Amino acid sequence: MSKGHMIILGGQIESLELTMDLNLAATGTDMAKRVWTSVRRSPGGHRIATFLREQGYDVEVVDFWPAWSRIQLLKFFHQRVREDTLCVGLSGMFPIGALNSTSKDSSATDLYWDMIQTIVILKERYSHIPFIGGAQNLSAILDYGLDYYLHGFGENAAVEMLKYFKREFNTLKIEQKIVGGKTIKVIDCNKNYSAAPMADARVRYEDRDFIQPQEVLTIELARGCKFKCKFCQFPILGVKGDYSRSAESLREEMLDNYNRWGTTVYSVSDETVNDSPEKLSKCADVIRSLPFQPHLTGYLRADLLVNRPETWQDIWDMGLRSHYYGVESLHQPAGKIVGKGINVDKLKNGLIAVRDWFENKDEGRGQFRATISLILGLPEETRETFLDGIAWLQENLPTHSFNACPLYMSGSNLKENIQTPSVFDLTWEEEGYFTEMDISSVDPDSLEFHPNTDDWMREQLFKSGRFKWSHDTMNFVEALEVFDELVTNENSINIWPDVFFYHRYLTTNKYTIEDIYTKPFGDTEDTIQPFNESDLAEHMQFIQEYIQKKLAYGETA
Ligand code: B12
Ligand code: SF4
Repeated sequence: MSKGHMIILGGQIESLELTMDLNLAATGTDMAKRVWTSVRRSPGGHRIATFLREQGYDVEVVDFWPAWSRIQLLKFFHQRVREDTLCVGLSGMFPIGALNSTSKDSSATDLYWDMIQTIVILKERYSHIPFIGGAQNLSAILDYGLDYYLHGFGENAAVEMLKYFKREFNTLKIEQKIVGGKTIKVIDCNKNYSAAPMADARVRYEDRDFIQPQEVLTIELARGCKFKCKFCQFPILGVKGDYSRSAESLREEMLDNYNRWGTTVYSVSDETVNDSPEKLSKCADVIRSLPFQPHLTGYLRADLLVNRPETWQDIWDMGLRSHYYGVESLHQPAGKIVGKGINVDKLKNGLIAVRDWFENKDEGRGQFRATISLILGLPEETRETFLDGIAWLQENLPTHSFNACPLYMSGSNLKENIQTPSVFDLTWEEEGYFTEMDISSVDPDSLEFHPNTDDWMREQLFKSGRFKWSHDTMNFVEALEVFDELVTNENSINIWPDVFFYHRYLTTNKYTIEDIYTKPFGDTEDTIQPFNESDLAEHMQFIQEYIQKKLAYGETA
């Protein structure tokens, strides 16, 4: 007998964002305008469900919910809602407002309104059940009309919330907030119900999740980051001591997932996987003891990697062979301003040494991929310094993939709307790094963007709420102009998949992880075809099969 029942809707929307994929505009396919439901499972939804089950509740996760038709969802709710259903949860990760973009085709806007309307309909039909949203940042769930909004790591708050619904003694602190003109009920999980660190951050999937062996699942090795880069908006920074999870919990999760579903590929959700050599060594010990070799993707700080070659063996052994480096800039003064001031020559030589070490087949290694991301427009950066940096990367690390995005920051008008402002957001005015540009002085006819990207660039400039910054060496318009040049240049085409998007190639069994390590993009047998319309159709088929199994399960259960 459970303490009560809950349904959690999870699902992320994906697209080929210019910011995430430099080759998009160059290839100029219709895919650039598409948005779709990701085949990735909901990391927050499954984590909360696992935790609540451990407290005695019966919680079922519905993955890929935006791809369910309304009839399918209503059928599911009809099957599953019970007398003891305490609430419906909605797990968010990224704001969905971006779907309402003029640079996407009309199906994006349709999907946006469909998602909002589906929640309205479910809420009407089940008006006696409260709907709660949870996400790291409120902006990911604000567009939905929900009864309660939880932000931050939510395990402990969720337990209090369920006790509150059961009218049991609880410590729930509900704040009324006015956001975007409406008053909402907010629970600040990080402030009032801290769930970091979380020694047992294990996710337990259930039979009714129908996990397939080839799926890329998310795994947490720690919560919080030791550093405090100035532009970073993550709420748990500057942590001291050991914030990693316990070895036993990690071992159980990986072993269980392998034995039950055959899982071997993971994406690590840590802010910085290599922040501590002790954590790496602990994880490597666990993983060396497993009866299989997992493959992990994660964010690593390149400067730490370069400065600590003694950690490389652990990183290799734990299967962390796909690295995402937020290098931000290869111009020393710019890197220094955001807290990444490693000597640039040392960094460049180090990145080459790391690649050579991981790719060394003679010494028994050879599986390695890396993606480098840069920010365009940091103070001190000029058009020339930025393009020099890109040219160096392309010439010296040709088997890495790259992405860049113009510097996005919050202006004084937006500051009060961010729950977790970065140091930059809070101090740029006082420190005098930036001034605000008067955008009305920009003549739209004077702008010459590439036809493939014109919509997108103008949207950033004139329609989005982006702060139009300016500093001594660049302004927002100039950053967009350089960005436009870059993304429409044939030389910017990424030859290898971005390390955080393996699910696009693996989930429908089109490719294997070995293919990812060995095959560049192309259109022949020994290459990987860039994600296209027919892949998208197969992804939707994968989701439909899941939905059918979910509904059939309800009929037999
Ligand atoms: C991994 C990751 C990515 C990956 C995701 C895909 C992948 N392949 O894994 C990639 C690289 C694609 C990515 C991209 C971006 N990301 Co990102 N990313 C993350 C990261 C590091 C981990 C997410 C994760 O899996 N967490 C693990 C799970 C367990 O945590 P969780 O989902 O947050 O769940 C907890 C709570 O949210 C809450 N909760 C969640 N669901 C529910 C449900 C209920 C009912 C309840 C009660 C609670 C609850 O409790 C959970 C357990 O504690 C987070 C930061 C972080 N550490 O969370 C940023 C983060 C999600 N990303 C962020 C951003 C800004 C971006 C980009 C816009 C960056 C950029 N400039 O390009 C893009 C956007 C892409 C897009 N599609 O729009 C922001 C989102 C802020 C926001 N919502 O506005 C975050 C929060 C980091 C930050 N604070 O700056 N990202
Ligand atoms: S940018 Fe990365 S390393 Fe820097 S504070 Fe944020 S999470 Fe930590």
